[in-house]
Amino acid sequence: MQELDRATEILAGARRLVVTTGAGMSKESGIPTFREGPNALWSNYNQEDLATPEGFLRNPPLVWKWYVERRKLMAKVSPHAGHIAIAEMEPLYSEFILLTQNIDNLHRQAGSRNLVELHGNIYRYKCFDNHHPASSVPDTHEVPPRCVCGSYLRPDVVWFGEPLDPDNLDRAFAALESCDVILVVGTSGIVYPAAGFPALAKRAGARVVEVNPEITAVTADADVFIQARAGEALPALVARLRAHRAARKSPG
Ligand code: BV8
Repeated sequence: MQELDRATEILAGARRLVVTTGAGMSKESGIPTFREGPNALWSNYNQEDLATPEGFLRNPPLVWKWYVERRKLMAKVSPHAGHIAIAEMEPLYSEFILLTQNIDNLHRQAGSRNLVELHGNIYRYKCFDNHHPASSVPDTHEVPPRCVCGSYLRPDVVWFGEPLDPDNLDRAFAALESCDVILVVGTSGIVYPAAGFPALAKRAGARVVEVNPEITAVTADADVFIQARAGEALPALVARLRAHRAARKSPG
C-alpha cells in the first residue's frame, strides 16, 4: 500500500512524534465505539444523559451502573496488536507522547509509558462534590456508593461540559506545538479539544498521518490517510520503522 510507504517515510524522518487515539483504537479489542452501529455506546441513551454532570445528578444510579457495565466489559478485554505497536514506537523517538481520549487503560496495559489520558480512566474514582480520590469502591449496597465526605462517588473521567485537567492540556499543547508528526488513530474528530489537535499540530508545522477505516473530520488535514484498521496498519508501520532504523544503523 503506497500510503503505508509514504507514512513510513514521514514517520522515519521524525524525531518528535505525537500519537493521539480515540475509541476506534479499542474496537478490535472488543470495546464498542461511541457512534457506530447498533451496539455503539450511545445507541440506547444519548451522551447528555450519561456522560455529563447534569445527567449524573438527574439519575446517579443509572450513570453509576452504566460505568459498572463498561468497566466489566473493559476488564475482560486485552490490548491488541495495534496498542502494542504504539508502545513499540515509543523508544524509536527522542520525543514521544501518546494523547488518548480512551478511558479503558489498554494503552497502559500494552506498555505505553509517556501517556496522557485526556478523558481520565474508568478504573479510578473520585467524589462528585470535592473530587476526593477513592482508590476503591466501599462495600455497600448504596448505589452509587459515597465518599468518606458523604458525596456520591463517580468515575474519574471527564464528562461533556467538564474541563480537561489543565496539566494534561499543557503537556498536550506543548507537544503539539513542537512535534514533527502527529499520528491520529481511531477517532471521528468530533469531541473537542482533542478533535482540534491534528489541525493545531499542522498549523505548527507538523505532518499529519491518520489511520481509520472511514474518512473523518480529521482526514482533510491528513498528509497521509491510511484507510485501514488500527490492528492492521500500526503493526505494519512499526515493522517498517524498525527496518528503516536498522538499515540506517548498518548501511549496506
Ligand atoms: C470541554 C469520557 C470546556 C467519558 C468523553 C460545540 C463545538 C465545539 C465543542 C463543543 C460544542 N459544544 C460542546 C463542546 C465541548 C464538548 C464537545 O466537544 N462536544 C462535541 C460533542 C461537539 N467537549 C467537552 O465538553 C470537553 N470539555 O470542552 O470543557 C470547559 C472549560 C472550562 C470549564 C468548563 C468546560 C470534554 C469532552 C470529553 C467528554 N468525555 N469520554 C466516557 O468515555 O464515558 S468523550 C468520548 O467520546 C471519548 O472519550 C471520545 O473523546 C469521544 C468519542 O470520540 P471518538 O473517540 O472519536 O470515538 P467515535 O465513536 O466518535 O469514533 C470512533 C472512530 O473509530 C470512527 O472514526 C471509526 O471510523 C473509527 N474506527 C472504528 N473501528 C476502527 C476505527 N479506527 C481504527 N481501527 C478500527 N478498527
